[in-house]
Amino acid sequence: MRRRTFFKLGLAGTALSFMKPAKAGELIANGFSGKVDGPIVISTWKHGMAANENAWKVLKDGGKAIDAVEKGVRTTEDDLSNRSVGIGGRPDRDGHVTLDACIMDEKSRCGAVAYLEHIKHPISVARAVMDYTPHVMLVGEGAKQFALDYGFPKVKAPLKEVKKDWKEWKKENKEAFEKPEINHENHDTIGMLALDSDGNLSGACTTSGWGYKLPGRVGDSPIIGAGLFVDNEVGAACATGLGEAVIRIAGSHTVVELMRQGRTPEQACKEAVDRIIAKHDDMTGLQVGFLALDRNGNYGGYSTYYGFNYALTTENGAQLVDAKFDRNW
Ligand code: SD4
Repeated sequence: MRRRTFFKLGLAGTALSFMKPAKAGELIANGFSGKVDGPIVISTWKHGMAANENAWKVLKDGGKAIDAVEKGVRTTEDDLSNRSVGIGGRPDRDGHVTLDACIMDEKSRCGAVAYLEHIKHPISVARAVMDYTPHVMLVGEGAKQFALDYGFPKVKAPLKEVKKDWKEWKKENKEAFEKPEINHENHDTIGMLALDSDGNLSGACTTSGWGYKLPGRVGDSPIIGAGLFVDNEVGAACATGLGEAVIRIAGSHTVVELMRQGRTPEQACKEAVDRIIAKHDDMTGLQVGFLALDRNGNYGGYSTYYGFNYALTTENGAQLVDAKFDRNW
């Protein structure tokens, strides 16, 4: 599906999936951001709706944010029709599906995996790195071996239909073997942030990354401070889009630090987007979206280009929210 088509469908979906606003007046007044009391979970893109639903099952019973975000994004990893999260994701240039993920809790404990192959739930491996090792990040073969040792089953990838697409892409993109292009259709990473009823924040991020990337490429999603950052004293942020641009400004950390300095979540996301724009001479097709949630339940998002949306779930219901953006395509 082409990017524009996707965005159109995404917008149509917005109207349909709008159930009960968190606080009706507030959302309409603020347009794209707001504040809720009590637990809240937000996550990137439309697939965040299903992911939030599972995260909410944990939050609504007084469960911990860290368990909610892990459970939530596993939903997207489970969805084999998703081409940029989990084992159903697009492979790298050479046909390997390599997965990136990270997780962070209210105590600033964190875990990450990158370039992980043949494991269905990278987010849970990242959690195991956090819970059971003195390290923060494991990559490649080491990460896979760790996962197998901890009982995660080995699964096959790429899927048959993904392999077929890759073979076609290979035929049509011989030049990509010299210089890979940005895959404009690949924007489905899930980043999720949650605030639980104890007032604690956590976040998770998981992706198969840039479709047909160079072998060995790792994006922002498993990098604490880039794809995700949580500071329980302030707030949490996550990113989606072109990871290289996010890494250049330590994106999610930047958003949290801006909130520390008093910006609202939406203002902080916008300022991080402005910084990306200032540092790129060529913004063609460079989509990045940030999502932020502060410790008081204020939330917001902002993207470089039109089309970024996020799922919001509170005790008042669930909805898909269109983020503000800097420019149209
Ligand atoms: C990456 N940030 O690997 C990820 C891709 C993504 O929406 O978020 N797409 O660069």
